[in-house]
Amino acid sequence: MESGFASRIAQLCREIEQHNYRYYVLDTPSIPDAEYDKLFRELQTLEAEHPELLTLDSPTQRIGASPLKCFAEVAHRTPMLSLNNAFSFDEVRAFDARIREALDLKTIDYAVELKFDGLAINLSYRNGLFVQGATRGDGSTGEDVTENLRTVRAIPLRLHNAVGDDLAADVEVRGEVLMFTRDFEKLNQQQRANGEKEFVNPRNAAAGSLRQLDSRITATRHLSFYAYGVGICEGVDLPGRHDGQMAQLALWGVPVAAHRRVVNGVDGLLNFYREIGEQRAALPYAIDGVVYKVNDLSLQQRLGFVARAPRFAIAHKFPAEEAMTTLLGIDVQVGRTGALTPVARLAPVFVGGVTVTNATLHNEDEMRRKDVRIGDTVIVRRAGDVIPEVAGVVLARRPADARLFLMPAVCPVCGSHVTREADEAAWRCTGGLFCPAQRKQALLHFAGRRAMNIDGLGDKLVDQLVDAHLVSTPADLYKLGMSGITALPRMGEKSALNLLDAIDNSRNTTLARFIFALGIRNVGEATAKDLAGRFGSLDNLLAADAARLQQVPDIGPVVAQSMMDFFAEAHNREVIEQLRAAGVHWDEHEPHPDKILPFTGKTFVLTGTLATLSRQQAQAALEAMGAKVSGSVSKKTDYVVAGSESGSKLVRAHELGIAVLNEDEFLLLIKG
Ligand code: 9MJ
Repeated sequence: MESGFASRIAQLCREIEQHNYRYYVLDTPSIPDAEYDKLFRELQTLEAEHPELLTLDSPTQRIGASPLKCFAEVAHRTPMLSLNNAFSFDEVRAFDARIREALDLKTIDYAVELKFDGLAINLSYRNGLFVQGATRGDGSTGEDVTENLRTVRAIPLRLHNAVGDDLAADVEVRGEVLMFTRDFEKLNQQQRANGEKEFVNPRNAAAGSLRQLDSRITATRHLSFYAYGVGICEGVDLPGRHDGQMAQLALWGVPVAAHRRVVNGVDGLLNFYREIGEQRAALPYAIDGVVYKVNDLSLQQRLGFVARAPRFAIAHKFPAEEAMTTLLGIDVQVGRTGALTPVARLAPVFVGGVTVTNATLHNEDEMRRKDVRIGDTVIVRRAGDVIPEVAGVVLARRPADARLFLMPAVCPVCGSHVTREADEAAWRCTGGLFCPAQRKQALLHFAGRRAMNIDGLGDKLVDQLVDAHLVSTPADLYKLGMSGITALPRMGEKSALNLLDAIDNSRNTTLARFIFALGIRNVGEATAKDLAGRFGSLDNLLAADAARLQQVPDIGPVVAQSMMDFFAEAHNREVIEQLRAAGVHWDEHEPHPDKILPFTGKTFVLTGTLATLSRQQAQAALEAMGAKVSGSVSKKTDYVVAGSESGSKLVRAHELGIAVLNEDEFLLLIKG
């Protein structure tokens, strides 16, 4: 009977991996998701009942394994090379000339392919089985990220020959791990929804996902992979040309991108460059250029290497992501602190992988510096940065009727007058919370996850509440009732109840969150915590003068003045009193003495799970002793406290040589 289970398990593994290949590599799914799930569940059940039959290459092993403490080092058996770059046609011509001269040939055949903007990795297969995956690292030593790579559905767990048998060979496949644009956008949507930091581009997202110590996180990230080379290859003969090798990899089940061919001479190279340049924006993943490689491997060997790059290959890079379009008009947006930002309205243009219709002009000085006028043809840049900007003007295309734009003398939203301080780039609306734009932004900030954490109060709802005159200050939120909310368009009873619940829950908060939520200029989360710790109660804080405020470490004259201005405003004091009257409360404590505490000036980072303390308790203990607790490890970090399942922060700490404390050491430190 046992062998019946074994053969069913083997059959399921094969079948599921074939579906994975069709879905993740060929992009042509062959069965409905529900049927795939059924096969997958059957395999999971059989493996659970017969754990002795579980194999390393089972598709069930693609969901991640227990977290690692750190990545092991892997010495590459042959160096992983990088590529030299060419940025112009002339540099490509020089490359071709060098090669022709070195080989004494009239013309060269080149294999041309895409330059993926991801992370180079090496995959080791022994007798067809995927046994190890490593990052490029410095080219001779990388990190062992096998468990993470196992979760990448496009990476085959087994290589098979033409008749479907395991490949009896020792092969290293080299290529690039990347994230498709659509997966990157989905990931960032999730990060936004969870209040987590967004990734600036697919490359960073892929890097962050691949360098997770917990491969179960990598498994949720939808990474992909394309091969572009072979390292060690023993036990099987490979074709003697690069294009033949790539075709061979594809036959073994390794994903190789379709955009590749063999061309002759420099004209072939430049045509491929132009062609891919035109297709670039429509590709489902980011590329930063194309790669040219001498196709014949014996010629490659004759050419050899310079430093860590092959002489036989070059990457021809595309310029940063920029596009030209027409500037149709300029709007002025008003931010939470009243800053007026000129925003370009553009004829829609595809740049950096998305269609852009708005781009920031930053401020009046920037606009003047670039001499931007309405009607101009402008260059829009969306490189790495997520906010598109107007990078410059194509003066040669300026129409005769191009118009200068003048910043408004009054706030475009509320009509209050605007001012500009001598040392500031921004004009600001003086309307404060009278200005609906500032009011909306202030409410959003107040409700934010790190402030009062009112779940579900997003920008659409804030717009509706303010426009319907139901809410104008944060205190009004606590006066809302069912009838008011359900009268809003598209607002059901259930959503209204959820909102009221979330508002109700937010009443119970901390002094630090409350201070931060007020949205005082220059008072961020860390400052709010410092203030809460130092003053202990809101009344102590309200009573403080500028000199007293500046006794708090890290608070200088600018922050102190912002606070004095805020609290001097009768309206602000009134809102604070209304919030307290509405039942917003927190635990007050004795103010910390001004004397220097044991950890004053020290910055800690907490990572992983502590067995005896929650993250909040550990943080509170540290802050009570004067320490600052930061979310990320940098050169300024003094100590990293690492519990179990610590991830990238621990790695970073080791990289930077920062002192790492385990839980026992940490407890000694705070108790001692
Ligand atoms: C990328 N990044 O797409 C190579 N690469 O070849 C391609 N990188 C490479 N080839 C030898 N397509 C070293 C690196």
